[in-house]
Amino acid sequence: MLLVGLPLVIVTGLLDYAAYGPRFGQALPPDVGWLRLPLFDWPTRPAWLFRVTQGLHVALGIVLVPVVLAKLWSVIPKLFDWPPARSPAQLLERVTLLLLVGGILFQIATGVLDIQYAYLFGFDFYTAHYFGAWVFTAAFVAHVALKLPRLVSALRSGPPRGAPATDRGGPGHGRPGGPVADTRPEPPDPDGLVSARPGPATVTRRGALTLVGGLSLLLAALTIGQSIDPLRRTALLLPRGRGHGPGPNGFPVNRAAAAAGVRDADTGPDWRLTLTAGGRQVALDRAQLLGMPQHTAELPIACVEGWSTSQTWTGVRLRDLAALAGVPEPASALVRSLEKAGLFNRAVLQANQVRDPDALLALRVNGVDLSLDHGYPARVIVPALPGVHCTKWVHAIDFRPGSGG
Ligand SMILES: Nc1nc2c(c(=O)[nH]1)N[C@H]1C(S)=C(S)[C@@H](COP(=O)(O)O)O[C@H]1N2
Ligand SMILES: [Mo]
Repeated sequence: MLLVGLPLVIVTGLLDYAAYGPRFGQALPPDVGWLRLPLFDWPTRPAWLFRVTQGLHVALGIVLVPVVLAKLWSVIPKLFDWPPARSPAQLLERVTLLLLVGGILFQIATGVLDIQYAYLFGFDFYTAHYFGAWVFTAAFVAHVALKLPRLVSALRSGPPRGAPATDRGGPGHGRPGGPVADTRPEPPDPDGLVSARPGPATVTRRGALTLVGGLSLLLAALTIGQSIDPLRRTALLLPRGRGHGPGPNGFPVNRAAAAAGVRDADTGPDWRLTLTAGGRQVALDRAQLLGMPQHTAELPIACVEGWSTSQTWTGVRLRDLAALAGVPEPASALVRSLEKAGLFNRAVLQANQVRDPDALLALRVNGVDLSLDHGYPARVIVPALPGVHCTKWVHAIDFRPGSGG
């Protein structure tokens, strides 16, 4: 499970980073030195792409926690082996184990705290989680490479030899003492993982596997609602991903207007959307925007911190606004919010994210005006765009022409 699951967590995590648009310096951390990922334009199709990558990363990361802990528990005697190394090769292996075990525990701890918005640590989450991921990934690759021969032979040899019949549900049930007393340690193995002086069994192998699998299923059941609208209230592990009351605007809010310091006065009749392109400048009020051709699309908001939801948005196409500003085919666009401080008060969109026919400056959602908390008077919503770049309370968009002019 870990051999399949952890690479999925790693790859989806790196994709989440790529989706932030590192070449605009807006991925977090912005500067990663020589650990830069290959740069590519994050696609806008399929529209649910980011919903799936971030959802898998967070959900799988949570569901694998019991498996990781069980795995560590099963090798505990080896973790504290003494003397620590008998040969240079073994020393090297143990260093990779230290990075592997330390790495996974660090990634789990920082990830789980982040999705709870519990920043108890004194460092930047994004930086720590990004570099921690590389430490863990390097150690994971080394560990799999070192253990591959053992892994293949163990998988080939079938169930552990010498395991009592009770463990496989055979005859032996009903013997005095029951299946736990009948559970025997495995015979000594070449890696010395089996204890030399094992204590009596406290649980059968089947019981241990059921416990781990059951815990994983329980975590899955308490997590899945963060991404599935009708199950939202079951997402007990992700308080921020749960619904926010009834009504057409009753879906999760990442940052409420009050928290962002956006006041009613800023969003009232004096609000204007300012479009700029080169020297040109166009200002529009909300009535003028509502007078332009309106487009409706069902699109997800997917927050990298775990939750996602799909809603029906109505507004003006970004490409129509770009044309109005005089740059029908912009190379990028800088969107700015009324929000003054905060990491997410601005976002740069790629060319494809402006030109997509469903890329909107939304004015309404589910048939009614946006609520203030969801970005009234206007917000960005673009297919497959990370939630963090769906800027709320937009007040200015600067369209940058391509190199071609
Ligand atoms: N101005 C501004 N826009 C913002 C944010 C913010 O903090 N400030 N948060 C972003 C994040 S991280 C997410 S996931 C989405 C959530 O949108 P919602 O609150 O309407 O659900 O808004 C995005 N837009
Ligand atoms: Mo988010």
